[in-house]
Amino acid sequence: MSNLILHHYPQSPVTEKVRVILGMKSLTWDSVEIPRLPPKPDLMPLTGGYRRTPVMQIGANIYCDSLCIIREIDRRFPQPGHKLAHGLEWGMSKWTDGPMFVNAITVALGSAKELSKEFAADRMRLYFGPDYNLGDLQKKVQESVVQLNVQFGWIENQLVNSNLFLSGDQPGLSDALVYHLVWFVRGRWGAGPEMLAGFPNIEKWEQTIRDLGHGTPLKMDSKQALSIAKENEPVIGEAINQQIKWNALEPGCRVSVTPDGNGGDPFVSGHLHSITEDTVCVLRHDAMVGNLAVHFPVSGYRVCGQ
Ligand SMILES: N[C@@H](CCC(=O)N[C@@H](CS)C(=O)NCC(=O)O)C(=O)O
Repeated sequence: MSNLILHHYPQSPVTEKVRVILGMKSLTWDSVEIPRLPPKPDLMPLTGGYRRTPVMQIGANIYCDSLCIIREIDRRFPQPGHKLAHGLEWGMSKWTDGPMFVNAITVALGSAKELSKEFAADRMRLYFGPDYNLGDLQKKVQESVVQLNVQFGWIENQLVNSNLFLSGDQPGLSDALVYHLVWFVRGRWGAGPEMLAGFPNIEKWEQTIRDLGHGTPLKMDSKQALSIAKENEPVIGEAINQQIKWNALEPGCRVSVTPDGNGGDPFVSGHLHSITEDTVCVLRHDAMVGNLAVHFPVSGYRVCGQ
């Protein structure tokens, strides 16, 4: 057992982003497999309603969203002399996790031969909004293929000029941000390998990232993760709103947090503990597992007073 638990499922591309970071840092971690569709009965007590994948748990501290997770992993396990991400790499996620992700998901889901109705309906709503259907998506496949090809071209050219990794001679956040989409396109779109074969630098770099592995995952049962949350109290810093000038919420007030978008994501409610420049922390109590601190990124999330 380690003290870092990742709630995820193997097919999740966003989790692949985190798994390669765990590999870059050679970490040992506990792996709890969660369902691909709600309900997620052993995850909801921990997050209070956040249903996306992945979620990281350390005792009674719960980290939602891959970027919040990666930031915390880097904070807890820094490598001497090497920072995973410098300023603009966080901004790069707005491209890879935004338009590029949408292109990749359009191509993969829109050309999938067999998609269960339930899965397709859930993902359409989550990524494209309540009025979207599979037919709409299929019409966008060709256009997205072209867009994806252009973006792979940018990455290919970046790799010509960089030293082994996307931002230099050490692996970092930008590699994980791009790699998870290359992994997804290769594995989930029939013509993915053919498209990627047109980018030799990407293929060489992809192998280097793949070789870094995922660290050492140890299987954990979801019930054990719940017991761990119950046995622990949240470990949290100062109750503060560092952004009070721009966002007037007082620590202690009741808030709800949800991803900013039209995916119909549920709200997570609790008492605001802190807002730093990049993370918001909400305290909540669950009848089954007790007190929890749930962390979200500030960017891309709506925090509202209740
Ligand atoms: N912004 C989130 C996005 C997470 C996300 O959309 N993950 C997908 C899986 S790859 C998901 O949640 N799908 C629905 C589900 O697992 O219930 C993050 O970076 O973690």
